Amino acid sequence: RIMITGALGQIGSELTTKLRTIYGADNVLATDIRATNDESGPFNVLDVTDGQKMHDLAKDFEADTIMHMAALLSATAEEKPLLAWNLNMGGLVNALEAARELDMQFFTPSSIGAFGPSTPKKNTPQDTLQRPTTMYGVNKVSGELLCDYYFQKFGLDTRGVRFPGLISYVAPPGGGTTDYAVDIYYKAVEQKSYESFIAKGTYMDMMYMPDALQAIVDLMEADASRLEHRNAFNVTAMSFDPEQIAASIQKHIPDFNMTYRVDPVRQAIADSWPDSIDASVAQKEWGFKAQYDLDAMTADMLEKLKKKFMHA
Ligand code: VAH
Repeated sequence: RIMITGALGQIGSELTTKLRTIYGADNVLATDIRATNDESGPFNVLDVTDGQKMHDLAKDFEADTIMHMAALLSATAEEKPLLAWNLNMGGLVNALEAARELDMQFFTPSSIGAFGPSTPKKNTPQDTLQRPTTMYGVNKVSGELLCDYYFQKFGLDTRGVRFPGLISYVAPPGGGTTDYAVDIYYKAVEQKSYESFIAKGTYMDMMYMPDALQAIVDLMEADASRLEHRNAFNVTAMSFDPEQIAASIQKHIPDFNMTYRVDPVRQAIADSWPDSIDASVAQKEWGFKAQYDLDAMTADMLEKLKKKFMHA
């Protein structure tokens, strides 16, 4: 039985649906700081900075797994660094403590944001220098180390991946740097044009949400004896810059027009991250494999968003 925090977020909303499909709706307790009228399974309001309530909800639900997805993303964290530290790290410690006290398997995502300007930018290795210059990156590196500590010190079965930018059409992301690659599809369908806040030539790793969700399930179900790493597996499907995703869209919408108005805050964050990371360790230790490349993702995103706008 699984408890999810941040279940109304960009990943959490689709992870809840996928886990309910695989393990049965009644076996997945969704929680989020916001309320919802969604009736697809058990739900509770939970502020992850309330450790006692998190513990009690997991205990009452008899959860044996917790997937901690609640966090502030990179751009928001840069605007409100202290709030980000308190929420991202306070929530994580509470989730790890609940998992330790209730002996639950544990998942939380790290990010390519855990790397910094002094990290090798191309084919970034699994084990390398991590001196991030953003609060989000500091949170992610700290989180990786804390999850490793709970595994080594308490034997907690903690697992996690470093996600690239994730692209999806169900719940819009909020406050991320890679969100331009989500916004562009919405604007392409709505108005056949997009003004990018990330500059031409800025390469970042990306992945389509279905591949991200499958990676979580595959890692959590992997044979623990195969895992030499634990909480920070590099995973990625592609690396592109704004010009390349625009070109991919233009194959479907020939008159799609791309312009630029760079946001210096999010551009500085993007510039501090790798251009492309190496996911070979995840492939080796638990068979990670992404199905969608840029053109396959574009075709599916545009088709799904056109349907979404038609029914709006
Ligand atoms: C962000 N989407 O932009 C998140 C993610 C790698 C990017 O961590 O902050």
